[in-house]
Amino acid sequence: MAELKERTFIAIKPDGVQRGIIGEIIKRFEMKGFKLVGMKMLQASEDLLMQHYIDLKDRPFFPTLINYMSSGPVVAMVWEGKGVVKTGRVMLGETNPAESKPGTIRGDFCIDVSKNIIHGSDSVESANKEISFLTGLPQT
Ligand code: DAT
Ligand code: MG
Repeated sequence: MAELKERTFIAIKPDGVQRGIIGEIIKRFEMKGFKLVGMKMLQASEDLLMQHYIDLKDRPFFPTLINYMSSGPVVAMVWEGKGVVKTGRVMLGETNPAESKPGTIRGDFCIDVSKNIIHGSDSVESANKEISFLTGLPQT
């Protein structure tokens, strides 16, 4: 039964919010059969974002990523259901929208890897860490 309670962290990035795609994204997860168990719109601080993306801190695009993610409010959500981490990633598409198939969120709504409108946890372990984003507090 524990697998039915699997949770993932999904965040609509600032351009997704600004472009008005929040409802469309929520609809896709709801129609798939997942359950929304937490949601918060927040302006993420640079500290919170640096912690969230700590694994990427040495990549050349890191400063641009932090700038972009703090350029406006994000919608942070927790979705629950069987296989939600993996299926959520499939629904998002590839990191680079150019490699994302039509029918995926990134495949349908964006063209640029540095503005790919949505975040989704890549493992149950990351999800458990990332869910603390909703509180606006850096992960421990
Ligand atoms: P994902 O968001 O698909 O899990 P990731 O964790 O590797 O991808 O990277 C986090 C974000 O960083 C990604 O959504 C967009 C940005 N990013 C990744 N690779 C990039 C690149 N080569 N150029 C610019 N931005 C990049
Ligand atoms: Mg990632």
